[in-house]
Amino acid sequence: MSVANHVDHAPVVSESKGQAERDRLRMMMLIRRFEERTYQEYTKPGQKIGGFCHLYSGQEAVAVGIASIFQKGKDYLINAYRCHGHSLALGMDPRAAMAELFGKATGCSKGKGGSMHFFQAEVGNLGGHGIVGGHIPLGLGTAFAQMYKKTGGVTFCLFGDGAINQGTFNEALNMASLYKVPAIFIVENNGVAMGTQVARASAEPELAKRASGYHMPYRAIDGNDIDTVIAEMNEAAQRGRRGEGPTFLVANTYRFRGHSMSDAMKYRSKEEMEQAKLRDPISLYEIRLREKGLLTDEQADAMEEEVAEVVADAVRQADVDPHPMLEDRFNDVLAEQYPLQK
Ligand SMILES: Cc1ncc(C[n+]2csc(CCOP(=O)(O)OP(=O)(O)O)c2C)c(N)n1
Ligand SMILES: [Mg+2]
Repeated sequence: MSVANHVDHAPVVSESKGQAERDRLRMMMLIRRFEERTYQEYTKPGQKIGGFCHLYSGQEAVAVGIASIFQKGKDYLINAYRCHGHSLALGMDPRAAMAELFGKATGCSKGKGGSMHFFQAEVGNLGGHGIVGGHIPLGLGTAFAQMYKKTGGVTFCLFGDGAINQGTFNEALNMASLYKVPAIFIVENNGVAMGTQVARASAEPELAKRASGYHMPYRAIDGNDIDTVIAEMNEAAQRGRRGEGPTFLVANTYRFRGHSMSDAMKYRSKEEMEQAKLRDPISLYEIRLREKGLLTDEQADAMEEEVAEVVADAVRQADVDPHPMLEDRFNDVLAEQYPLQK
């Protein structure tokens, strides 16, 4: 990512100052590189990735912002099918992620889940769900368990703007508020459900207001600004941890790729996409860190190179890893074989 010459007199950058910020930037870069490489691997001749595949490019600030405050082993994150970014942000090994896309036994779901079903139960990453809105009641359930068992954990339940028109959304939010469960319901509003624009699907186009009937705090936030995401998620998580109930946040963002791999994006104009690129969450954060004196050109270039190599290594490894064994086809498909945190 080159943001050349926007600071004429770059401040001196100390080694450790800003390390946390640079780690966040690196993670956003890693996710972007992972997704773009996935696109290449999916579309090239001799394609080795199959099945549905939904890329997260453009929305990285939401996942990395949440991961910045997520308490591993205590909190839960449950998600729809656009789940590569969140999984990497929560610390999934890129090899395990790429191997899953290649359908290999070394994948995070042992090669049986694919793109839509990335899981890492031991850190609280509960996937990866393909039915639009289907996992929202599950997020209500895990938050209820956290409250009931007094774990102090919260559930980050993420879904798209299309999912809030499902009955499950409305049923789950009502019950979540009634029981005051520690959930944060997060819409990643990329403006479209496949190709259907929000205004054509939601009678109330200001999506945050959709929670007003459920007596919980709600807010629309800039989902491309990672600092905003962190601040808002933190406030919502604190509410949950204090036993004050759920929060509804609409993170406004944009996806740079099509809905899935077969989408030519005819519903988008060139102008719209050019405008969106100006608000690329990675460029925005890079600029901010340079202005604060927390990032040099050399550091940014080194990070780009390093994440490219991490992803290239993941692809090389996935390519040679073994496929699942036929005799394992019925193993690991039952929940009791993956006990959640006590
Ligand atoms: C119940 C159900 N209906 C329809 C589909 C087909 N479908 C898959 S993704 C999608 C669009 C969802 O859009 P949104 O919730 O905005 O998420 P995004 O893809 O933008 O991240 C649809 C209709 C599905 N998977 N499940
Ligand atoms: Mg959407």
